[in-house]
Amino acid sequence: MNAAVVIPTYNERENLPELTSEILRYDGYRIIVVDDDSPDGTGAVADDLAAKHAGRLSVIHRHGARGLGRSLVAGLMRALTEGAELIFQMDADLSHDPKYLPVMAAAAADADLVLGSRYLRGISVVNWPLHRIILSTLANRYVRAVTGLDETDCTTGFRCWRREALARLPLEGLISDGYAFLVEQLYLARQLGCRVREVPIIFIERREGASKLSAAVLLESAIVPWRLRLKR
Ligand SMILES: Nc1nc2c(ncn2[C@@H]2O[C@H](COP(=O)(O)OP(=O)(O)OP(=O)(O)O)[C@@H](O)[C@H]2O)c(=O)[nH]1
Ligand SMILES: [Mg+2]
Repeated sequence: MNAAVVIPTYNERENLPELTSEILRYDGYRIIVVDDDSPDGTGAVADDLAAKHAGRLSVIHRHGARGLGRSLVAGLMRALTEGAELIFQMDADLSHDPKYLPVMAAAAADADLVLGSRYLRGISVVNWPLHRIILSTLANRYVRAVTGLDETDCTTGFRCWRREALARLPLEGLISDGYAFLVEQLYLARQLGCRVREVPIIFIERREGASKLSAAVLLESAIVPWRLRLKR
């Protein structure tokens, strides 16, 4: 197994040590943290972890305007450069359980992109208030209706790529930066003919730290599906 797990972070100092130690229990997995100059000092926490797990955990420190999309691009490109065969992306807030890493890796045996899906078997989210469930479910319906995608969870941040598929994506050219980035990434993958598979996950809402969901990010998520559709 030659896998890299890309983890974008913004103010996740309480979550990162636990998450990374759980991931590193699996042989053949290494971690690339992409920190956006978090005010809470996540970058320094990540550097300490990199020193402790030399060779298995590295950190990209970004400065200037922050963004989930740009951070993922930086981490995914580093993973490709380092020669990883399977490349994961997951959230830092313990919402994505590392126990699914081997499950998703196995599913990637006959898929180019594996999605860890919250909606494959009903709704598998724990500790979300009703309004979050409604928002996320409606967002997924909206994305599917506008773009024509047919995956049940088009906005999941838990993904596993086969190297060859990821290398074909024009990562630098993606237009969106918030959660819409995830939709655009999936859309491009489908356009390129990637075989996409979903595996069910149980998503657990963060216990520590704060959400970064903002009005600007929501607005972008509403517009990007239309831009993708009109570009087609
Ligand atoms: N590098 C970087 N990471 C980010 C940025 N915004 C969010 N993230 C990370 O992206 C992941 C998902 O963000 P969350 O804030 O958990 O978003 P969410 O899961 O929709 O919201 P919650 O309900 O709070 O969990 C987390 O690991 C964040 O730390 C950013 O601007 N830059
Ligand atoms: Mg989260």
